[in-house]
Amino acid sequence: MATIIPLQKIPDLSLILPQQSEEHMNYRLFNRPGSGGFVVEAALALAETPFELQEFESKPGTPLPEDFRATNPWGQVPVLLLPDGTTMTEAAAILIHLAAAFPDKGLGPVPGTSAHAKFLRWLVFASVNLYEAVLRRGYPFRYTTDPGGYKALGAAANTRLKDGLAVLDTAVAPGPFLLGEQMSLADIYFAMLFTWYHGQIEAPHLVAMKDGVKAHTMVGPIWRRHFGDR
Ligand SMILES: N[C@@H](CCC(=O)N[C@@H](CS)C(=O)NCC(=O)O)C(=O)O
Repeated sequence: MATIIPLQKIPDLSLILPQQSEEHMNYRLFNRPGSGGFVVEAALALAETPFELQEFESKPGTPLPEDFRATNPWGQVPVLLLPDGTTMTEAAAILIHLAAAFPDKGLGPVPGTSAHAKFLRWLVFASVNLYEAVLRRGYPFRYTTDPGGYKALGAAANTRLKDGLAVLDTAVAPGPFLLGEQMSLADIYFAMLFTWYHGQIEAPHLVAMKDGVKAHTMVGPIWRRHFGDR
């Protein structure tokens, strides 16, 4: 369903990066393999909607091309352009939007219900605490002006990520997914953050949840394209 256009093959990004007001037929997702757009790609696939996928092929921990800031002034992926040209950033916000935009696809609970409150709580918790810790670990030079502090800052960020995952593990219990038997977009997001953790952790509910995400017939192949066997 996705049309993949590798961005590094295009010398001048301004030739293909659309203006904010431009109208699009399909969703258009900007990402880098192994990055946060994985979960948006999975969500679009589950929504069974056509989309274009434009991928940067740079390494995690390195900034994206400067001219990409014309699309996202914060310079990060994922970016999702909606069919009417609206720009969305922030993976958790994109997931909440897609779940609401495709209510018949079972991507998340019905807004206003207690299940939806739980879905929102833990998506935002993961975004502000876990994803942000991954960034502190990967880009420590943005968080201290002391180059001698990068290693310690990265180590503390990894510990913070571990602590956040432990809290998330209790939220997912008894599982197998956050909301029980039915997988939602939140689980795919948590599985991605969990796989980004480096080190030992006792998190049996997250392990079971991640196994469920990887075993999903539609999400599994997308997972393997981004993360291999991890
Ligand atoms: N707050 C953003 C964070 C997105 C983010 O950190 N993306 C990383 C890739 S996983 C990125 O674009 N890194 C390049 C950079 O920060 O310069 C979100 O939740 O979507």
